[in-house]
Amino acid sequence: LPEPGTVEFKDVTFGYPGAEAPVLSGISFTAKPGQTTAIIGSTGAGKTTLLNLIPRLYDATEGEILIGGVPLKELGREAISRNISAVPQRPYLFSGTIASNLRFGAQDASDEELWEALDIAQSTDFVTEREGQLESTISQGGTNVSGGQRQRLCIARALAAKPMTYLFDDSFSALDVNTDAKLRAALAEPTKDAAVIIVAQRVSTITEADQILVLDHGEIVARGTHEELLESSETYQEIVTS
Ligand code: M5T
Ligand code: MG
Repeated sequence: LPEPGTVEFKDVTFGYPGAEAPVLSGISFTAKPGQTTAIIGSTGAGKTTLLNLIPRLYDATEGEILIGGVPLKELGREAISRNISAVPQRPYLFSGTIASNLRFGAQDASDEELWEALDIAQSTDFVTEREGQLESTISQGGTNVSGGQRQRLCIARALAAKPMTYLFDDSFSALDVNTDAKLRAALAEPTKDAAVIIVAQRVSTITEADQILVLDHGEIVARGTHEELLESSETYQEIVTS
């Protein structure tokens, strides 16, 4: 069997219920533990749809997705949520404290572990400055924190769960380039044994990725490292220069 946390797509096709044309066609790749797999492509290419298939928000229409060699359908909801942390493109905070938001998916995490997760997510300063700190109140939808803070709290939430697979959907876009770089450097150690899949808008976020998949109209049109794609893929070159 492949290592735990490995994500495999085998010739996956997906169409939204009721839609005529598939949004994803013939998607095959393997995201290995200890590696970062990046997905890049223009808006509407199907990046979010692809990520959402992994925690089974939808099921593939054709083909198969496996985690650690086990088909998703055999894995069960509980194992999926225990092993996979997803930071969605529109990260969501619910009404409650910062601590309760961070413990969603990590009920047993100690305060110390929450502070560690916040530190990695470059959030120590703004949480420390809030009255009540971990116990400070978040309003429904997280409207009393900024978009970038909300994004970082959702990254801290993902880290607190200590999963084997991380899914980041455009999770660094609300951060300035500097914070983006610091956060990703800090992520290296806690995610070093996990399979990390990152959807990115900025090429600078993914130049170090072990594998980059270029998605265009629901198909992988090129794959490789940043250097390889600069040589081989016109679509990638266009993304880099756009
Ligand atoms: C891919 C359609 C969407 C687009 C295509 C989420 C969602 C998407 N779509 C639906 O019909 N129903 C849905 O619930 O699927 O969309 P995506 O996967 O959201 O694309 P993306 O993540 O690459 O785009 P972006 O803008 O986040 O970079 O035709 O209409
Ligand atoms: Mg998206």
